[in-house]
Amino acid sequence: MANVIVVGAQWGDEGKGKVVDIYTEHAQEVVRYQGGNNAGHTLVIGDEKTVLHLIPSGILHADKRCIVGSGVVLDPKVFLEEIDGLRKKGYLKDDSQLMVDGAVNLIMPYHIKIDIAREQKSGAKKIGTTGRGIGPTYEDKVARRGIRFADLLKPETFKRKLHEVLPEKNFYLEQFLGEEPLSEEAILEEYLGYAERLRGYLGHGSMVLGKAMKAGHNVLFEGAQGSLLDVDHGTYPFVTSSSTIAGGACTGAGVGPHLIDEVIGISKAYVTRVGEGPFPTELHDEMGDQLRNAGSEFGATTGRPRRCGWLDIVALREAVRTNGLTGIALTKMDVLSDLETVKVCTAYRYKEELLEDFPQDFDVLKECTPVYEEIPGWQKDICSLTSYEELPEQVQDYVNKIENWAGCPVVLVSIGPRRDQTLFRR
Ligand code: 2SA
Ligand code: MG
Repeated sequence: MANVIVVGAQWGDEGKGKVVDIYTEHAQEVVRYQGGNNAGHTLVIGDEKTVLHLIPSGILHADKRCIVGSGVVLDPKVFLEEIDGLRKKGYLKDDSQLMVDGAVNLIMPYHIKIDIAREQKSGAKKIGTTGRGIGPTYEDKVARRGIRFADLLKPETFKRKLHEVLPEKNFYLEQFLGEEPLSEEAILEEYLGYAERLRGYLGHGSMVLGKAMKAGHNVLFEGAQGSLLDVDHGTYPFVTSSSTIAGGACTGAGVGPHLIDEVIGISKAYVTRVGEGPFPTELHDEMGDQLRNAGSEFGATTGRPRRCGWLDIVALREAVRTNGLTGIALTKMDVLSDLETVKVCTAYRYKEELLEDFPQDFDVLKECTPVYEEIPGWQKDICSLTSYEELPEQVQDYVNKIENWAGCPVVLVSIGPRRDQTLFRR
């Protein structure tokens, strides 16, 4: 195993935290390269559960170096809280284990305020964001008025940049959103207060990774959210504001694509989505409730109940292509264990047409209805099995069908949150 990107192959919450943790074993560096604290990666080690929003999952292993790449947006308050939480649990004993790229854009109080106020005001058109200021921060980054991690550590630069940008933000908050303006002094005091604690984490992520890879280290790139939430290739406008597909790892970490050896896409054995936007296989009946309850489908970041539906092969094929997946990790198979029959969507019906490819046109997608294949259920508890071969025949058939339909090998099947509840196929 060499340099691996792990991405969500659906709309997020596929169980990336656990799979990243498994692949971390072979890596010396673990990198987050996009998103921010809109992510929630749950890791269960022994009986202890840790949810990480911003810091790479590798932090739970003392011998792994963790890098927050330039493609990430960082809320310094949340970052410091996460550090404190980790230290309390006995992790991150050595600060040099964690590095933040100087080019990381900061989530500022006005970004959060704008995100929340816009959502409140947009009624039926709302995106269902996590309210963490993610979108407005990326807007400013691309508009070249962002304030970066390295700026925060130079008080004069930080002051100057804030002074330049805040009047425009306050104008927007007051005039367009009817919100109270923010005080420059209060932001300065708050953020410069964080600066001293953050200084030790500053680094040049791309440089460090380049040297590490040259020296033969293996790097794990930890994706957040999912491919269908990608700002270019997802279900726009119901997407997040970053490049969630595998290509985002190269831009967001600053490494060349030829250095990547494997791209693993995580897919649940069914589908969930939080927030608004099209979801062809969504179940609005008791079956949906059953999946939500059996799979504990509530957001790790916001606690929101997730929308649930059957596995969508049309959407999965889209993820196989946009990411160039070399393997699929199929998670939460155990959640389906009680069912008499399991359904899988293998095509969409749109008016008189049968579509096998995921439509790019939002107006088409929202009119698509799923065409299902029914698979016999197994109705056996599979949580404590220890090898893939022990899985009931029906599960193995289901897995074989998925990989044939998706056109990508399934490399592992996860049967519970714990690390040892993972059945490998190769
Ligand atoms: P945002 O806040 O601007 O990124 O929201 C835009 C859309 O992206 C969706 N989104 C997510 N969907 C699933 N999981 C996410 N992370 C958390 C988690 C979710 C939570 O990992 O558990 O706890 O609620 C995530 N982050 C963003 C979001 O729902 C919008 O549809
Ligand atoms: Mg999550």
